[in-house]
Amino acid sequence: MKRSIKRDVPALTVGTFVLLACVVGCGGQSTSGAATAAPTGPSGPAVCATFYADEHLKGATLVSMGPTDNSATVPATFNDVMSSVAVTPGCTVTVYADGGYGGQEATFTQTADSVPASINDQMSSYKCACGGGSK
Ligand SMILES: [Ca+2]
Repeated sequence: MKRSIKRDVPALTVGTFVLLACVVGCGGQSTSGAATAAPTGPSGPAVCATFYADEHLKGATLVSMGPTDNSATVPATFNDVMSSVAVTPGCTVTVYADGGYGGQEATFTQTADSVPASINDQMSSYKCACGGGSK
């Protein structure tokens, strides 16, 4: 009738403690885990768009830093060479054939492996904005 309680089970004790700690700690985090998946903060992404000298996102690059970046002229080394552009999701980039936002223009809201012939190897200025606040 006399019961003996086994106390020589330290592994189980430690395991139970870890499990409880995880239930409290991990449980609290998992409930809000989905809300923290957004990669960008209120200030927007650092990169608005990346221009490439060649098609298919190859060749020399020119990076437009966001969330808003207007450039009335591009570096001489990148003038009239742009042939594709990688646009950060949520950003909009408009490119112009002439400096000062003139001439033929094209607007991109997503990555383009190639650009219209009217703007290919023509870009001399651009405007880029992210987060829907483009003006
Ligand atoms: Ca040009």
